Amino acid sequence: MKQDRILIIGAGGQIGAVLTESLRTAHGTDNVVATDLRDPGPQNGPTQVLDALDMQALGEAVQHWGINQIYHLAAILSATGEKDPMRAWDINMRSLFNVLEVGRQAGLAKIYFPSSIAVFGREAAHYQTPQHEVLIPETVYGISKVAGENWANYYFRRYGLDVRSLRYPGIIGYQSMPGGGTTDYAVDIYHYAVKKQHFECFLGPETSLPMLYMPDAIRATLGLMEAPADRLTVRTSYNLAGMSFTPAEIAASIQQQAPGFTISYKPDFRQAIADSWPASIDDSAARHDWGWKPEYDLDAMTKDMLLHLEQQYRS
Ligand code: NAD
Ligand code: AKB
Repeated sequence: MKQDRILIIGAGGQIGAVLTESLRTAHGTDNVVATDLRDPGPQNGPTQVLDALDMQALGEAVQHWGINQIYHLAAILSATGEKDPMRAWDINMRSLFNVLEVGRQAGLAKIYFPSSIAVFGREAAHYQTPQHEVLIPETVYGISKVAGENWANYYFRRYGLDVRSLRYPGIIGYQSMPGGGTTDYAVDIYHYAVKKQHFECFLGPETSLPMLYMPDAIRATLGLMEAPADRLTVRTSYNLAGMSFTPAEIAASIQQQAPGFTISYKPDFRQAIADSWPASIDDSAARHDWGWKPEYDLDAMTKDMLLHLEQQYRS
């Protein structure tokens, strides 16, 4: 069987940094090329500075490295996107088109493109939001993900390009910092707790959002990408769920293990974005089609986050 050769775009980001390591473990260090706009610095495996908006450079990289799969993670996230909507639309859409076109022209075996719970808006069911639901997002980020999902589906149906996608909830991990999302508070809060600092939350105490711990997010991504193509019934993007909690609930979970931790609330423009998103997600299609099942709940995640961050801040 031919060895997979993988190109990751956005490898220096919150998810990319962790996914690169996992893909290198699964496929071999030299078979995973980590690319980003920013120089990723010294790494175990091959790297390249690459702008996903440059289609020619992307095509050349695919040829040069003998690539047969792309994981396209580069995007402008929800909160940053609202500061300059046209820029966010341009980056998110043009980079995706480049990946899809290069993928089609080069005959790539598989492409991964993450979507988000940001595809949903207030018209969608707020609790246990179903897989096939009305999609009227209120952020440019969400609009770009809805459009991206439909283009992924189009390239699959029209050209047979095997594009796969997950609607990630907010992703929480200790290995990397998030970059401009509405769910970022749920990473920041652990850093404040470990540094024994007071945390001021930019969302109100009762704002429930779907979230997922990084090891589960990575397992889901690899699980989807390894699933037999004929098992997949969703070619836009699969709903994915792990846990749901409010800022008050994550603070209480931290306080169980770090009793002195304090929090206050000062909602900003991100509150309106969070209010437009679901509180929980129905991911039964992912569970049925390719056996998805999360492992971490809130308290298990808190224990693991605090443990690893304490080690990081000590060293
Ligand atoms: P991030 O912002 O941390 O990382 C994105 C990376 O893309 C950055 O390293 C950035 O330098 C790079 N990038 C930006 N423009 C680029 C370009 N033109 N060419 C090459 N690289 C470029 O994002 P993340 O949190 O790691 O998210 C990765 C993907 O997952 C995104 O598509 C995002 O929409 C999706 N997602 C993330 C979350 C989450 O909670 N982190 C949730 C839902 C969906
Ligand atoms: C964001 O908050 O923008 C992301 C996401 C849920 O897509 N974390």
